[in-house]
Amino acid sequence: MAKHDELPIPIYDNLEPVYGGDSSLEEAQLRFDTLKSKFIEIFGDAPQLFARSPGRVNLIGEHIDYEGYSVLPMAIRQDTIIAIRKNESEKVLRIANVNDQKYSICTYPADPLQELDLKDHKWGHYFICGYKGFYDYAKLKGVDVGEPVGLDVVVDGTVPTGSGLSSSAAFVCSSTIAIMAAFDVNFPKKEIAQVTCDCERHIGTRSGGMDQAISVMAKTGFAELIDFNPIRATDVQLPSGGTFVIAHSLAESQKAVTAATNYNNRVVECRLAAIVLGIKLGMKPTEAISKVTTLSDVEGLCVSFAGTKNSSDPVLAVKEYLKEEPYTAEEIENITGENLTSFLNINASYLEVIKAAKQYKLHQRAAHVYSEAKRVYAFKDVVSSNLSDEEKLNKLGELMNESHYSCSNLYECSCPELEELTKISRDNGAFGARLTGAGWGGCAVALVKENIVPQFILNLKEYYYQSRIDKGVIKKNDLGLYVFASKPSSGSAIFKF
Ligand code: NG1
Ligand code: MG
Repeated sequence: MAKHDELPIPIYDNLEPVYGGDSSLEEAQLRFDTLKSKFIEIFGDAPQLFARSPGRVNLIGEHIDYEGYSVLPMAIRQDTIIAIRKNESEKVLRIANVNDQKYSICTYPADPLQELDLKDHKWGHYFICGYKGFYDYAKLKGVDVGEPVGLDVVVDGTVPTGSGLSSSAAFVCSSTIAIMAAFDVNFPKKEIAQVTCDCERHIGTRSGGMDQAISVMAKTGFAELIDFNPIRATDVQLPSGGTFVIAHSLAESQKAVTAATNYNNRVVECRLAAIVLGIKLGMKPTEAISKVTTLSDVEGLCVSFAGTKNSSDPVLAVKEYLKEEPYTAEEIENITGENLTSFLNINASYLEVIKAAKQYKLHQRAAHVYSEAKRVYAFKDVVSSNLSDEEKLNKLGELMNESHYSCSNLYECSCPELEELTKISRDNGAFGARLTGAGWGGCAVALVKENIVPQFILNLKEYYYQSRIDKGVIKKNDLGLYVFASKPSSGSAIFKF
């Protein structure tokens, strides 16, 4: 039997398989009906089909997917649904949103080769990522999809944006899948996970593939261990008695806008750390520059070094060969013998990083990545161990806390609000709590004993949200959008009614 990540995206003729679990089927039906009416109102005809892809919460393994390391997320019930119809009469892509107050209609030419104007960021750009990805992939697979035609599209997303829950991947994946289905093609989930990961990079972030992988390949009731190169998903059954509570810090992280100083900056720092480590561990500078792209590429060398100290911990090499004080560009250039601008010329976003950066914290970033990569496997080992559920939950909580401290102190991707929220979570009985997603704002995730979840949420409300409600940051009635418990939801699906 094929593994579930080798199967094509499921096609359903009713909502039950996806929305029948603990989320309300009626609510989902209403959403689809509203989306369909909106589609008819704007485009004068019903959509051909719908595609759905969920957001996700990352349980552990932060900022390591782009370094080639496995991560462990689960899909949440919040998702993006896309209604689509081919429009042969005009070569235009019209992308509308049910929330037309916030997202006005975007139009683009029906041209898969168009470049996105990243200086003028528009919400519709994410659809174009999927659009370009679809054509690239069809070409790669030798599937003839004919001349580009117009597409009429309406989007309905419930994943809060800028929250670290991957609204972007939910949007890019549902777009790609909707277009594939509109052209009547369907590919194995793990291939779609790769395509969507590659194509979201058109937005300008040099992201790893975690979000798209889990959005496409998630299975109801399971978290997934996601491996890269090639992308694969392995089911992880979480211990019973524990629930993940997701809580928004209310600090919005605008990752696409701040990429040069936050997200892409860390990608570059990791790359530089890997190259410097490679050279210190015996590679020729030219060889390191041409061959090393991620910290996982030099892990073998680091582990060999650790072996000389009777250990297998790559962090020992980091401690030995990367100084704790930040490096200047000049110091790195002295080691590599080449200008940063010449060897990071691979893409424009790296050059933006160099322009903005004053110094590079190589020691801290590499120490985070290697230690976080280990915590992912420790997490998986605890889950499959013989410990009691209570002991498992305690250990998983500890690993989540350690992950948070590493993100906060070594990777510096937390913020005061996330510090406050995770502390309040721990003080109120969580086994552990951490920031989730890229950080710098967005959500925290806490592992909480199932039977205290309602009280836990009330406590968060009292100690974190009440003052913000009083200041008018959020409305009391909207609280459920910002703090909620989530069970592992299912991955992408196509609906044809
Ligand atoms: P968010 O910020 O949740 O979209 C981002 C990356 C992930 C991963 C995490 C950090 C994108 C699309 N996603 O997630 O690949 O690197 O940060 O672990 O940029
Ligand atoms: Mg994202």
